[in-house]
Order: sequence, then C-alpha cells, then structure tokens
Amino acid sequence: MDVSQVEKVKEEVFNRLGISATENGIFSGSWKKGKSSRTIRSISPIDGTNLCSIDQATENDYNSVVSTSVKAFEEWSQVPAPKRGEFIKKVSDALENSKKDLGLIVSLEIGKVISEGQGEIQEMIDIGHYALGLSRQLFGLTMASERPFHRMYEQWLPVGPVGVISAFNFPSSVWSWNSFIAAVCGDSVIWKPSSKAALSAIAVTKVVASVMEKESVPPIFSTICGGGAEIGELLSKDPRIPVVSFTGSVATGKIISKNVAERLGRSILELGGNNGVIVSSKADRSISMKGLLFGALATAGQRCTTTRRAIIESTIYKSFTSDLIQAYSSVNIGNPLKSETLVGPLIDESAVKTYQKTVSEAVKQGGKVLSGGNILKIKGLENGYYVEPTIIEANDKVTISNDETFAPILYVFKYEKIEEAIKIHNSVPQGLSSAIFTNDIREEEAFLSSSGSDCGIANVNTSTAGAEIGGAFGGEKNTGGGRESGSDAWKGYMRRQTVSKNYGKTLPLSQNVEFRIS
Ligand code: UN1
Repeated sequence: MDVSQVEKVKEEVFNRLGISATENGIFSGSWKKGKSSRTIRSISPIDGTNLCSIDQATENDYNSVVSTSVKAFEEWSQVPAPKRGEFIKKVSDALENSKKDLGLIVSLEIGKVISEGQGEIQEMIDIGHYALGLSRQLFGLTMASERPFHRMYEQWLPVGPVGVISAFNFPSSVWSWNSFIAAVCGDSVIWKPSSKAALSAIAVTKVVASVMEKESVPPIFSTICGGGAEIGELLSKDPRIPVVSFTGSVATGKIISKNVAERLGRSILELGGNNGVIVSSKADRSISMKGLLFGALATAGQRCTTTRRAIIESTIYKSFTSDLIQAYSSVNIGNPLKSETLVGPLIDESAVKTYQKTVSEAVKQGGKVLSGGNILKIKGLENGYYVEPTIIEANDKVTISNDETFAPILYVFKYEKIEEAIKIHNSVPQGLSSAIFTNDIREEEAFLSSSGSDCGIANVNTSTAGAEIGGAFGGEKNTGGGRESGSDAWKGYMRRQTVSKNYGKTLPLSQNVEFRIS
C-alpha cells in the first residue's frame, strides 16, 4: 500500500542518513537547538505522512550564527582558492555517495518524482565539479596604464559572509549554486532554507558538516531554520552580510531587495518566471511536444523555469493542441516514489487552493479548459495534494496568465506571424526562461535578436526548464536581474579591486594634470 511505501522509504533513508523524528534547526560549527517555541513540521505532500519536526531560531540564535560565520570567513578567505576548490570537490564527492538517499528525502518532502529528486542532487555534484575548476580561474584583467612605469590590473577578493535564502522547489541545488561558488570565492555562507523544505536542508547539511569536520575547515557553511519574516528579514537588514541571494516570489523579493539596498548591500534575486514557448509550424513535432511536456509538467509545474504559456502557430494550432491533450491524458499522476509516475503532488494545501482559484479565474476571464482543471483524490494517498495537469485556451483577455501560479497550468495562445508570437511572449512582467521550437533559421534568429525574447535564458528546440549549471541562471524584469551558477556569476560573490602601481622614480599624474608643490 502507498502509505506504507512512504513510511518504509522514510525509515530506511532516515536510518542511513542518521535523521530522527525531531531535528535541531541550526548548524553553526555544531548542531544547536533553535530557542524559538515554534517548530517546523515537515509533512510529505505524497500522503500527509509526518516526516520530521525541526525547531526554529530566534534573533539571539541568529546573531550567534552570524558571529561564527564572520569568524569562519576571516580564516577561510586566507586559504588559497585552489585549496578551497579541493575542499568543495570533497563535499561534492560526499553528496555523490549519499545521492540516492538525499534524492529520496527531496522526493519525500517536496514530492518530486524519483528521477527529478536524484537530478536535484546531481545538480549539486555538478556545481561542485564546476567550482573546483573555477577555483583556479578567478581571473582579473590587466589594463595598459597611461602613466610611465605604472601597472594597472584588477583583482577579485572574497566579500564576506553570504546569506542564501532558498525556495522549496529546488531545496538543495539552488543553495549549492550559490554556496559552492561563494565558498571557492573565499566567502562563508549562511543558509535559510524554505520552511516547506527544512528537512532536505538538514539532510544536506548533515553530509556537508561531516566533510567540514573531517577536513578541519572552519564552519563556512551554516544553516538556520526559521520563518522568512524573521530570519530572512534579519539577514536582509544585516550589514555584516554584504551579499544576500534570494530565490522566491516577486513580492518577497521586493522586500528583501529594498532592505538590502537600504544598507547598500548587494542582492542576487531569482524571482518568478512565466516562461513561454513559441511552437512554429516549422518545428519538429516530436521534439516540440516532448520539450513542452517536460517544461510544463516536471516538478508538477513548480519550477521557476516551468513552461506556463505555449504560443502556437495558427496553421498547426488545432492538431498540435489535440496531440497535447492526448499526451496529457496518458501522463501518470500520483505517488512520485513509483517509477512510472511523471507528475507528483503539489507542495501543500494552499498550493492546491491557488491552483483551483487560478483555473476558475481564467475561466471567468474567458479561458477555456481543454484538459484537466480538477483536484485529484488518489486511492491510498487521500491526504496528498494532487491536481490534474491543466491546459487552458487563452487570449489577451485572460490576464491571470500574467501571473506565475506554481501549479501545472499551461495557457495556450494562437499566433499568425512570428513578430506577433514574440509580442505575446514578451507581454508578461517576468523574464526568466523562454524557448522557440522551429527549424527555420530566420525565426530562430528573430527570437534571439535584440527585439526577440526578453528573458535571461533563451532556448531553441529545447525546454524552458532543465537549465545546465554551466550557464548563468537568472532573468530580467520582475525576475529580479540576478545571476547564479555558471559563467561569470561568481563575480557576484566577490569584490573587485582595481590596482594602480607606480614603480617609477617620479609621480606622473593621470589626465596630464600638473600638481606643482613648490
Ligand atoms: C528553480 O526553479 O528555481 O532549470 C530552479 C531548471 C533547474 C533549476 C530550476 N535546473 O529547471
């Protein structure tokens, strides 16, 4: 029976990872109990099984974590970067050793299907490898000085403790994108995980903490569980934390960004996405269909990169949507621990309510439900949070399609010309990921031109979701402008210093300025 399967997996994985029914919510060199009277209850969205109870931190707890992290930073920033990289590689290896169990924790707590839970841990392993290479490539530029016997160059220096506030949907990998890069840059990191995914954070922290202890490195990675309104706010207002990376909603991102800006700190924001794909009549049908299905349905529509809008050329609109409806009807929805399941549950009851409200609002605004639209009660999983993946035919009057709803709701639009498709595509406030499916080079280039996709990520013939760690991840407009993970995103975790050095016997001034001292 399903209930016993969740219990069984829980028991096995908890044993192997050393997790108990109650866990301390703070790691800061050692595990500590948060002094708040409130606890976080981690409940599986699969069937409502109680997973774990985790205590929460108070402001005093927070201050002691920051003091430890500041001290760790002072020591760690003196370690040569390639040595820091070697340590991160060891963390990555330890995660690889526990990949199966950590992935299962993510599946239990978030409801990700097995392969996606494992993929989440793989993303951490990958960024660990990337960080090792990066640790020998924190390059600065040299410039030609206009003054004789002068040398000019820039160097990149560690910036200080970095705050990472992560969301439930990628409960560990988004932390690692930030933290492994920050760590090779010489920073310490304080992690405030989502209260909806605190157990995943605790499990990952256990593995990471054991490597820190074994390698005798200072406690550069701290974890602190607590409410966003308390701990998140403290982090954002704290001048001891020069960089705060936040992943989550636009509304909270605005508050965090304002708090950080008020003290002239730096924020790295990865906020909502409302990702569209353009499906041209010149696309390969099987590639576009698979790309759209993965983008719309992976993680039950709860990725920042989820495809929420399909903009389909009128000549294929009818046949494409009918194939899409057909494909939706064959998708297995249910227990994510079963290998045949493609779509697991939503995270909690409030997500189900938002799904329902969004569908009925879309209908009120003139949208037509082509597939799905209902809550699902699955036998044996009655306390889980399942909904039918939904396709809604929309037009510009269906303004709810401008919002990001964390659920498997796909709006379909029709277009005549590529210019119109791009206009519909860019008409939403968010700008994270985007895609075009076409084999026509002109359409593809139109999509990639300066008047094309306005997003931080643009894909051709592949899905909006499933970005690799090697690229810079993030987006424009309401997505917040931050970049994490690959490319030169590391610069966000360091401070740049321009160095001018005079090795001559006089003091010539720049811009030919004469400064005569008699
Ligand atoms: C997110 O949803 O916040 O590109 C991150 C993807 C994943 C990461 C998503 N690699 O879908």
